[in-house]
Amino acid sequence: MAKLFLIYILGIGLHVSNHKLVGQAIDSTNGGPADKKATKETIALYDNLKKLLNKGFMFGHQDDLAYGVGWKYEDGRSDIKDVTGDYPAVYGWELGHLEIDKPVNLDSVPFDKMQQLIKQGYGRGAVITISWHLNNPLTGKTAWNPEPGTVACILPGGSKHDLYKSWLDKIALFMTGLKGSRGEFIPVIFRPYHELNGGWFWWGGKHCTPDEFKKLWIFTVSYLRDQKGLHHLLYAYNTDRYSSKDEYLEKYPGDEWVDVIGFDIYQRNSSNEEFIADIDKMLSMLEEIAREKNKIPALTEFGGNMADNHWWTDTFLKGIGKHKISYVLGWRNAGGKPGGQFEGYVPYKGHGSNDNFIKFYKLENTFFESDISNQKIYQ
Ligand code: BMA
Repeated sequence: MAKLFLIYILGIGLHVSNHKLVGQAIDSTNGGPADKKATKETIALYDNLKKLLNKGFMFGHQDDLAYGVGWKYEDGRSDIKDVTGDYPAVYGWELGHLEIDKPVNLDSVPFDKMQQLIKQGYGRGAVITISWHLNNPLTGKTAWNPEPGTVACILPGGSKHDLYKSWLDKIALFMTGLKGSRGEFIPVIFRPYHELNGGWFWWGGKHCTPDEFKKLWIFTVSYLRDQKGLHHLLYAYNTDRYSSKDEYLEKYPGDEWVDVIGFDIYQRNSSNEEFIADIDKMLSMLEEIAREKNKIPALTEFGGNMADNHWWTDTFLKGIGKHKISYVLGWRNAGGKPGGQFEGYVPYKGHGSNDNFIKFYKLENTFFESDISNQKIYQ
């Protein structure tokens, strides 16, 4: 018992030993995850995400348990819970700056706190997804520094390849620190290199060739999976807005390297009607691709029109309503920022759209944490 306890304690810290992890070769229906040695909880998650597609979609929120509008790190608090009494079904987290050994991520969330909050959400039966706005490894600047040649330089043989591997080692260490109460690894939908068709990140748009991007993706997955022995990750390939299936698939690395396919969309200046039409069109294409490739479709990030108090049912739902989609992830409620801007994408205490959001919450096909806990998606 004492020995088991010690192993558990060693396992929950951020600085767990980085030994190779042994996966369990269990096959599953639908082809199963891209990782053929995925742990049984990861396979269960994958299968259940597919099954749930027929019933509705899960609602997710970035950084939900860390902070919201007007508060930070209050135990058990969540803007979604403040409004609905229930937590989101999907929790998004972000690892940017882990690669440069900062104790907090680029949005000031401490990594050790993040691990605890991930365990909390998973412990209640919810889904975890993690993005990574990693700095530019060539220039040392941010993810938004699209220096030509960056992707090429981190590929095998490139001048920054070893540096990139050392960054992946840190990602692997963080991931191995994620364990549930029985010592099992917490399955994570890992979503690196998102918005890959946009021009703002160093890995995006024309800053690398499709071939370079595919090589980067394949190297990253095989390094984490085969070298580091991580078998509790599902991988999400994700673009920004897109206008054709060809555009969506231009940098797709192949079915054996991807589990979830998604895109990010922000309404910004478009009208509600335009947004409904856009999201409807993109989801139709995504669904087709998901069907052809046997993948899980998701709206991996979104931001709507928070000034419209009926947006949730009258716009968002109209755009996604008839589609089969696994989950939608509202981006972070950062609230007021030092520069005076406000950032928030889901309702919070006192917000004008709360009544409408509660209507949305009560619909049969919108899943929040209590719905998902009942489904026991890790079994
Ligand atoms: C952006 C904004 C930024 C944030 C970044 C990474 O969309 O929310 O404030 O730093 O994502 O999370």
